[in-house]
Amino acid sequence: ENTSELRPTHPLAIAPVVAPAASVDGFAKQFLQNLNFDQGVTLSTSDVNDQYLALAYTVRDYLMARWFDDRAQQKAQQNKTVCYLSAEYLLGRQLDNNLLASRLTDIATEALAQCGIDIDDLRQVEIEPGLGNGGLGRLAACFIDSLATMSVPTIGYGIRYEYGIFRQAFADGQQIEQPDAWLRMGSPWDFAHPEAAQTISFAGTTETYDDDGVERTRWVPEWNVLAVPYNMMVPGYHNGRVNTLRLWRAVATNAFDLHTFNSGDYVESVRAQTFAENISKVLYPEDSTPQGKELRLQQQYFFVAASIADFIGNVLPDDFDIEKLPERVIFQLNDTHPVIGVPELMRVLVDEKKLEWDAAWAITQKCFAYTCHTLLPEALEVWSVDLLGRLLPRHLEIIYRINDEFLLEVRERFGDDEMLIRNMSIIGEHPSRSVRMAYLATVAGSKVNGVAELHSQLLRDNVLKDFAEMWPDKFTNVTNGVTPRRFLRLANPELSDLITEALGAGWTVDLERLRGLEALADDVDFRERFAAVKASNKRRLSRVLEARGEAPLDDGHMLDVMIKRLHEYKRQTLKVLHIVSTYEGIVSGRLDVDAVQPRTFLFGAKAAPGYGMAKRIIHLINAVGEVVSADERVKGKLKVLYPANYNVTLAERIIPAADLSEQISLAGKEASGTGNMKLALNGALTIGTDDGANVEIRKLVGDDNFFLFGMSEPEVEALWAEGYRPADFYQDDEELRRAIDLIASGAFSDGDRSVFEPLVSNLLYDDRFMALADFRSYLDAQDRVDAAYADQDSWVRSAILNVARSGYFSSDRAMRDYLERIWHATPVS
Ligand code: CJB
Repeated sequence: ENTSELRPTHPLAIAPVVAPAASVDGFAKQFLQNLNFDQGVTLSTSDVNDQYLALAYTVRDYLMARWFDDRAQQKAQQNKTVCYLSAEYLLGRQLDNNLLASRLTDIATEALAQCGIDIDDLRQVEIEPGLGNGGLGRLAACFIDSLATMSVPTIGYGIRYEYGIFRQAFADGQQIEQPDAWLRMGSPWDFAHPEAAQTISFAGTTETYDDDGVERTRWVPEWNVLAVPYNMMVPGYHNGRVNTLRLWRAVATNAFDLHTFNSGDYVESVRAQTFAENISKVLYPEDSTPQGKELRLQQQYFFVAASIADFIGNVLPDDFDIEKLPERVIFQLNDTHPVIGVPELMRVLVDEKKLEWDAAWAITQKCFAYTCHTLLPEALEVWSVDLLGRLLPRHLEIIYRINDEFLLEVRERFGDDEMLIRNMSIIGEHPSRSVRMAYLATVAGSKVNGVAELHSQLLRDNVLKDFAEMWPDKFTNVTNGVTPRRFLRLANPELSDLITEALGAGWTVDLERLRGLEALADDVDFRERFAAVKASNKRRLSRVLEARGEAPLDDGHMLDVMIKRLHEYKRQTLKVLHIVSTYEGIVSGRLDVDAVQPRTFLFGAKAAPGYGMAKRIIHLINAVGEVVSADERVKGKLKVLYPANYNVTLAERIIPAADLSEQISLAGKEASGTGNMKLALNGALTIGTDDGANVEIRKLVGDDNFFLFGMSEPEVEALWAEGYRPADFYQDDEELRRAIDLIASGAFSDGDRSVFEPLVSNLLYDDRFMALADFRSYLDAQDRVDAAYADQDSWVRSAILNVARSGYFSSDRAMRDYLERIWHATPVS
């Protein structure tokens, strides 16, 4: 209501806020009003961006009353709030999602049509907020969608980067990065609240002081920035709930020095502003490799400190008893990026709230839980003690004390095993002193989880073994999930309609109901309709590609997709070796052309700008693609497409069209994967290793509907132990040799052998991710794929079974697991 603190006399101000009428007329009226009064244009003078913004405002207007309710309830209620702390949210476009959630899609379409506007034209205008790199950021977006849909009070906290993940372009087949100015045309989905800004401090010193006879420590910082919150609505699907995503923007406390400006030094006069605003300027484009940059640590502390202060100071009631904090909040740490929140909460409790250390530690341990998303040792974040101590001196002291007490506990448990102490210490000594953030999170968290069964097992057995021995109950698994609203209902409307016709509408919030499709896999008529949907989705994708200036898809081709970040462990190179080998086989006459199914290989991938080898692989894919797609001898048989700037919006078009899903990481390297789930859910069959969530997908869809290949994780370990020599595999396999030789010969680089030489030698003499060792098994599996695709009836049957058996991979299920195993929170009625 409008009345909360003011004492208005106007009757309208006392009435509760209500949504506009949920009718075509009501919508049209609101839309036109917003066009006039918010955009300052008439319908006839408006352009498509005005119309898009007015449409977004209109959708917001419908959600507003519920949002007010839910925020009031959050303050008043006694339920636990899930505070999801994540440096990344890869949201994708908002318009369709919010229309769908609020049941307004048809009304809006009709209302706009009456205004002479095709809503599709407005959809195209939206720039997706790319505030994340890949799987980890997209997972956070799926989770907040599910939590809203399940009526769990949640605040997602993160950073409002001014520039999201870079826009990728190709020049001569090589990646070029361009800034992602996503805010350029306005940002209708968020609400700035400068009045709720938090002051965030950095650097300086610490000192002790006498506080009425008690010696205490305080931090005397050197500089501050303001953290200004921007709130976004997170509507639940058809349940009237609206949660909040609160993203922080950095603003200078004292932006502008008028004195300096007047003296003529314009650059210096805004130096403070530039410096402060750099903190939320740009998303770090690394994925699975932390960049030890000071600015990144500033970003991490900035958003976590603001979030903790916001929750305690603004969300909780004023008279809240801080000792009860664990009853009211769980801070979920999305990987190590927000782990600096642990010493921050300790600082707040001990220095500001003046709690005893032990009491504060007991609270802190209950308030945090940690999700690990990786197995790559090089991806485990560490901060040098020097840097951390300089930027956050009080936090370093607190970390030291946490570590001292933790190591005492280790000694009590395991005796004075100095090797063990060194291994488990939160402070690493080599090559230089550093804080191991994953260890800090493990020590502090009430729970530690991996993101797929195999991953959680490997965390317990390898990466965090000593900790798992010390606290077996702390470790758990929650297999990742994806939201069926965005990745089935919205992305694949035709399949959704077919499913709804067969099973009724409830599957969107109860994905296990897809099981009901199993029986239909044997129904000829249903199979035909399913196949027709796939064909239609391919035509739609083809139009999207053409509109981007890419080649279209050929009718009748199997669409074989590999869409994910470009990383050596994911092994795009192995995919390229398969393509080159097939190409060479056809051209040389070695292969029986009729046994090779016509295929289009489609890649989507960005490489971290500083990751040289990944960029070379991009160059190779494009180079191979150009030669293969242009070669008359394989025309109609093989085609390679690599549309630039793969993002959520493009994923939503590719996934429903895919026949084959490439999930070919070296076993033991991909923590989970979530693209694998989206593709299976949309009826693509997986060719994959026993890695990450592939293991669970295969178990569920069945071996007959999955193409397994490659070494298992224990086999990988055994081969390392025995000594891996990739060149031996090259020597022993003629097809492999021919493929590599063709690349090395310059066939894809205008005869210039030097272009891909580093890549080829890396494969032959290093091959950290054992592409050569898995090559033969991969090719054999691809032969099975070809044979299976030749029998369309049975392929479609398998595709239907993939859909029917993927219900487990809903992020709703993942959220139920988190609620039960980690958060001990419940939905509100
Ligand atoms: N992941 O996207 C990232 N970035 C990282 O820095 C570390 C891991 C990915 O997280 C996904 C969500 O849990 C996983 O599915 C994926 O395997 C992992 O690489």
